Amino acid sequence: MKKNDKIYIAGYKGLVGSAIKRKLEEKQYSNLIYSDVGDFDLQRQQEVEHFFEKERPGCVFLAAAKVGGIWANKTYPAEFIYSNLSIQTNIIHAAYKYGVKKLLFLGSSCIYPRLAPQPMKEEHLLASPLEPTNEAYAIAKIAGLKMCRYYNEQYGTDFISVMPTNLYGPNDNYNLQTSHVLPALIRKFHEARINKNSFVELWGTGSPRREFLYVDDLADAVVFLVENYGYKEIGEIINIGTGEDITIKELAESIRQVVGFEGELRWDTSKPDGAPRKLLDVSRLRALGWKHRYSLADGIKKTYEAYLKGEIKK
Ligand code: GFB
Repeated sequence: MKKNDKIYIAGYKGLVGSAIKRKLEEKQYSNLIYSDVGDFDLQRQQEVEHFFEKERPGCVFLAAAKVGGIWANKTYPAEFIYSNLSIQTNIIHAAYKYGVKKLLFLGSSCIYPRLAPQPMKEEHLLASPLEPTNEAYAIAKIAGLKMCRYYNEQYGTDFISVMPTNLYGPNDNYNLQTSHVLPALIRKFHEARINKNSFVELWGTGSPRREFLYVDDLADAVVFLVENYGYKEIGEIINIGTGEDITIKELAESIRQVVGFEGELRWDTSKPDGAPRKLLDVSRLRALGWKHRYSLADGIKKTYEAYLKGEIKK
């Protein structure tokens, strides 16, 4: 990837796409093009192919996706499978058809089996059944990473697939029904403190373990990989995470302290826990020379600052 290559970021307003855009700008990539929901319909093949034919990007970061937390995934499986399959299929195929030199596809740690050995290695893919609460999303992401692999094998493309752990940071979704746990807890604790509520209600038992990566670290990792490696070195997939996890109860305690809420935590056990643990084995990424920079404590502080500055107005 050269500094003046035309680079297309699909989904540039979202958590991941906006972080990749910040990183590429910081590194002085000068020819960036973007699209997001509303610019044109990524679910429509004709519109995507028209865009590629006109723009002819040399490199693509495929960060456009329908994403959400445990409740959204469980409640809208048809939307999750349809949107993700159509968006990624259209973009990957158009990238092949219009000669894109390098494409980066973003998967998720939920592609791994529900009871995969921990920490989860790349070779655990498809070894046993998936977690039911996000099976639709996981199946779409598995189809995407396989599509990249098969295009590389049959057509000689250079499409790489990364599997990030649970991400958080600026430009996240703070809708309490559809968001992931970390932004949901920031909002719940913040509003409880402002409204002087005596308790906050959280979902599940609090015992599941999760690994969290600050999204600027994810952006740094993907740009590092695209700049230095291709499919031949990376293979089918590579994990991106910190290699450290905590319980949801411990996460809640850290966020409670940063936000300054002093009341009680109540657990609504009628809500699902999801996978008992999702910790990535990041030894392959470490061996390539990359490690995260932000601690969870620093990342939560930065995310809360961003929330206070702008997210509340949305
Ligand atoms: O982040 P989250 O929604 O998704 O939930 P997953 C993580 C854990 O936090 C679950 C608990 O055990 C939730 O029950 N939790 C506690 C809460 N309070 C809350 C709350 O107020 N809101 C939310 N959302 N959770 C997602 C997948 O799984 O992970 C996606 O559904 C994606 O497909 C993503 O892969 C990375 O970590 O369980």
